[in-house]
Amino acid sequence: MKLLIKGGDIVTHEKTTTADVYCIDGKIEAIGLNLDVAKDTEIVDATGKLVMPGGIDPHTHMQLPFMGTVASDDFASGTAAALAGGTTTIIDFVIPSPQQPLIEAYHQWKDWGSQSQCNYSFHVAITWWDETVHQDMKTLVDEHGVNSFKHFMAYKNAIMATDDILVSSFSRCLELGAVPTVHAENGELVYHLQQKLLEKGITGPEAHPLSRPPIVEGEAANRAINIAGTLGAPIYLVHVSTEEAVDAIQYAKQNGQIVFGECLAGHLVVDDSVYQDSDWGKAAAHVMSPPFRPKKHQDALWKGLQSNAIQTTATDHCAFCAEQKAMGKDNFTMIPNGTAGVEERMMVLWDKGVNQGRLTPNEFVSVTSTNAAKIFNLYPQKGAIAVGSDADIVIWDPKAEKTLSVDTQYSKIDFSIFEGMNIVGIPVTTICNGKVAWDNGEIKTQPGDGKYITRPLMQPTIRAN
Ligand code: DUC
Ligand code: ZN
Ligand code: ZN
Repeated sequence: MKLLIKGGDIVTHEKTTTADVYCIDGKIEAIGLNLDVAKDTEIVDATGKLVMPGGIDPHTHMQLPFMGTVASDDFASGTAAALAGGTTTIIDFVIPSPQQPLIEAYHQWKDWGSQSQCNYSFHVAITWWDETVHQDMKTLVDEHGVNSFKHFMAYKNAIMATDDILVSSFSRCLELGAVPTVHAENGELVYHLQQKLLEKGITGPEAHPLSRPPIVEGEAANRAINIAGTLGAPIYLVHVSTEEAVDAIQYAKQNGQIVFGECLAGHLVVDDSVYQDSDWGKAAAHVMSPPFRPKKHQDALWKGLQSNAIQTTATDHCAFCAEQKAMGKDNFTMIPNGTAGVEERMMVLWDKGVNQGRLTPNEFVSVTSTNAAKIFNLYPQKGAIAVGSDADIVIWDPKAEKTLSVDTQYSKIDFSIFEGMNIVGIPVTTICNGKVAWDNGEIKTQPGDGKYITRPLMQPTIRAN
């Protein structure tokens, strides 16, 4: 399996150079000009294009059983969508039901993940606690290449991790050398506000953001950071969506704490006016948690990315179609939470980040792949264009245009939160494990072609920069 990417400009998180990239059997074998290559090498012409590490989306939920239904993109369709958007690796979540053994849940997800068309890996959620959970975390680390554990501070009476669980689990992560991650929203406050809104007869999607105001996230972000700080553990905040949470991260970093932040492509560009749509279906299609926010929070997220308070971009890809959203027709708390974005993330980041002068192309690479690879200990296997790295590569045409639309997406969902957005700068070819996986609108892979990626434990002092 030999492939030569010829004539492009290589953009990494550090530098931009003009060179060809020679890949053999899924790895980058050589980088340079006038390389000696075997006669049977497939040539991919990248003249006038950029050659960048394939995207890593560190936060997706394919076929997640959630709120009485199952997310509509399964691992086969969701990862095809990822490839169509230049993403070659997803990190999804094993979410055990309370009392379900972690290892059992892990095997269930691993089985589902085996249909992936791009590479996939798993965080595992800690949704309950006892001695077996403590033990199973070590088994997951030692035998299954899991180096990060997720904690939902919201979703009371379902998967919420209370403070006692956070303390036990963060301590265990520290002991093992794994990274604890949190969905930071105060679940007690969300629950309380939801009941109050329903009592007042406010039952539509417009109530969703009212039940989860920014301070609910700010409080939980500060609490998680302070618990981790007290224990001396690192902490990674998923889908940071508010100025309050960015400030909390910034403050902790200034005080020497190891804190990582992730933001979503959707939160960077969509605001909370979507919940006022007079069309119930459209408003409900935007119900996700944390919700979309007033514009000033988007500005804070962009500044967070620019100042390295936030290091990664993700999507929380969790697709639900109109008939699933309709489960909450009379009660907004029953609308399945989730939106899609794995296909659009890199294009949105390029157009609204690089084209708008907010990010350099090298910073774009940092926030779409390299930083996630570093934080979750995949670097330089992934997130790099370097000899010996995996040949997970996206070829990007900075001049080509595309209008994002539900009509042209791979994702199995009947709505796009990015509908009608015109993008300049799009992926034209995605190479995954040294093979052309998507090219000019065509998927070349099959379900099962993606590889399961194990992630070794961290060095205790690892930092993304
Ligand atoms: N938020 C969502 O919107 N969907 C899945 C899980 C989550 O935390
Ligand atoms: Zn979440
Ligand atoms: Zn999520």
